[in-house]
Amino acid sequence: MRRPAAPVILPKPSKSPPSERMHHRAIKSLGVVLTSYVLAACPPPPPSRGTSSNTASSTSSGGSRRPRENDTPTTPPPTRRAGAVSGTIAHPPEGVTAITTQCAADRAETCNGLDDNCDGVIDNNCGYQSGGIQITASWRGAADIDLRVTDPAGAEVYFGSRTSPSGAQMDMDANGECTPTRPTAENIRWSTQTPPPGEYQIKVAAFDLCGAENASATFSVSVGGRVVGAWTVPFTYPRQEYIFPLTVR
Ligand SMILES: [Ca+2]
Ligand SMILES: [Ca+2]
Repeated sequence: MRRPAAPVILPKPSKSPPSERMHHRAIKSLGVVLTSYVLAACPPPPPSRGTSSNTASSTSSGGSRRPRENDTPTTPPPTRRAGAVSGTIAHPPEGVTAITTQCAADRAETCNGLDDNCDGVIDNNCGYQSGGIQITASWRGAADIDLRVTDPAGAEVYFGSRTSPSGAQMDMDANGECTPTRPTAENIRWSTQTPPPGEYQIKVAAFDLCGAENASATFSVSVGGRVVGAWTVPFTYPRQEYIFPLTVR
């Protein structure tokens, strides 16, 4: 009953005689030994960054094949950030204080103007969204604090003009004309993962303290899925304004 199964397939080896096969097998296993020896002798693993061109050229062809295989699996993380834009705020204005509290992956996200859980999204599930750029100001109290962003093309996004041709959207506006709203936050974001590169100007301003003596906002910026920075922004009188220059590449 099992006659057909095993023996019928055997003819294939006729392409190369048994002796030759053994020869190949020996060469193969020698190659594996040599390859693993070369890999073991190789210094650090440059392949992970995908910039193996320099080092790969100095190794044999057997050594350069491996990095390529490794490069493929390491490619997905960057594509998850789709667009991979990055941002910097090199010169925050005077009077603000950088928030150095570190986020943690296992921390619960709260609506506080910070990326508590380290996923690059400021205030997950707080009623406003993130994207290639997310700019958020969050505060407590009745003060009417405004967020305004001017994009590289000169278009300003604020409560009076909530979208821009470059893809911005103001999806949270709070305490306008001293009318309390929840959450008390303003949020402007570019939903696309590829917002235009260039110089952005962000204004965090107190329009009216609405009877309070002072106010303090927590202000965060996230670009390309990474938080660029977070600051405490103090206000002691209305029409007080702080300007944060943001560079997006
Ligand atoms: Ca978050
Ligand atoms: Ca938060």
